[in-house]
Amino acid sequence: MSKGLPEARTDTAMSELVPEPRPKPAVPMKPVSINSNLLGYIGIDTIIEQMRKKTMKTGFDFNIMVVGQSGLGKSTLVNTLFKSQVSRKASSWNREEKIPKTVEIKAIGHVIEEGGVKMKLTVIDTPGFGDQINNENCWEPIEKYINEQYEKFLKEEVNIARKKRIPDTRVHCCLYFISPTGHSLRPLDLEFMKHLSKVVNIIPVIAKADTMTLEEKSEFKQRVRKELEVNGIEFYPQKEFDEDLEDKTENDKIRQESMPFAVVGSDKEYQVNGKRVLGRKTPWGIIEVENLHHCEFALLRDFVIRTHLQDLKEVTHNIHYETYRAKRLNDNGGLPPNKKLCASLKRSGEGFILKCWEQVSHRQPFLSSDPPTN
Ligand SMILES: Nc1nc2c(ncn2[C@@H]2O[C@H](COP(=O)(O)OP(=O)(O)OP(=O)(O)O)[C@@H](O)[C@H]2O)c(=O)[nH]1
Ligand SMILES: [Mg+2]
Repeated sequence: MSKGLPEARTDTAMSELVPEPRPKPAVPMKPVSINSNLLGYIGIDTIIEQMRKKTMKTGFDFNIMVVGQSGLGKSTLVNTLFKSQVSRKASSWNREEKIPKTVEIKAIGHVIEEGGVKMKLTVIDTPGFGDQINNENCWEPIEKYINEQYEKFLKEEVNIARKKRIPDTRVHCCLYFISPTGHSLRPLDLEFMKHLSKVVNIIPVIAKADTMTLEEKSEFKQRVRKELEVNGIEFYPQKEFDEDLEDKTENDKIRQESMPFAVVGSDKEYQVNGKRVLGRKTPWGIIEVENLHHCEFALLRDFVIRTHLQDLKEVTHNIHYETYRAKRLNDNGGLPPNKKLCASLKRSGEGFILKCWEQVSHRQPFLSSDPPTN
């Protein structure tokens, strides 16, 4: 060591000569959080404003489907949704006309604008089932429709010149109507939900809740929850997709108390205390559809639109659609569909499975022209 050199200088010189191997950290390095106050304002938080501006410009699609046995009030509820505070618009048919029996799957859409944000809300009305002599596989047309929307999206996605924004017709949420029998679920309900819950977010609702007393309603809700659990039917919000403790606490409350929402539908307006309200007129008074003391329609609407809309879209894209896509790729010799992998991908953005598949298959063209049959 030469005299007169400051100690620090000497150390540097030594280390240049004999590079010391760095000891490996015993645990993987965690990302270090740097308080931006130390560096001055960077502006990371403006991402929220940037995203808001983009969403305002482009708007977004949201698609709800109503499914259930004939005569349970599905079409009426579609009308209620559009006439209630969701869109404040008149629905497609005249209020004097009786709602006709639905005979084909029909999508009804409105663009709703609030605070500068545009939402294209589409409600898909389906014909009732269960009134045939043979109801075997009666979920098939519904499942086919749902898969067709995934297929449309997939085809757009893999186009070489794909659109910057793919129109989204995928069903984000399916309201399954349960008859207000007060007894148990019918085998047909269980079978239907078992099938559909694998391809779409199911939200069970008790139809025509005005036909039950408060005690009957509360008992029936409990019974339905129990039966769904015993039969292993996963409705939305699915336990396995809770992100964190906050999510779990909030969703547990919904799963254990609110589900299935007991709703009443109507497209008729009445004057109550000087205000026009949607309701059903009975000899003992008017049942107000949007009054929380009368039924849970407003709860359901707020759950679907105010608190869980984004999550419904994410679960649709990252779980149901990914499962469909992986299956399609697998049909062509790629990766096997893996629900757990999809779950872990829930919020990790798209494209991962496609990349894996490309590696496995050495970038063969992968989309055959025929969608899966089931
Ligand atoms: N009490 C009561 N009746 C209802 C309710 N919702 C609808 N209804 C009535 O039930 C009948 C059937 O309603 P729809 O909306 O046509 O039923 P749907 O489920 O669409 O029937 P399909 O098209 O045959 O599948 C109509 O007379 C409605 O007025 C409700 O919440 N309570
Ligand atoms: Mg109908």
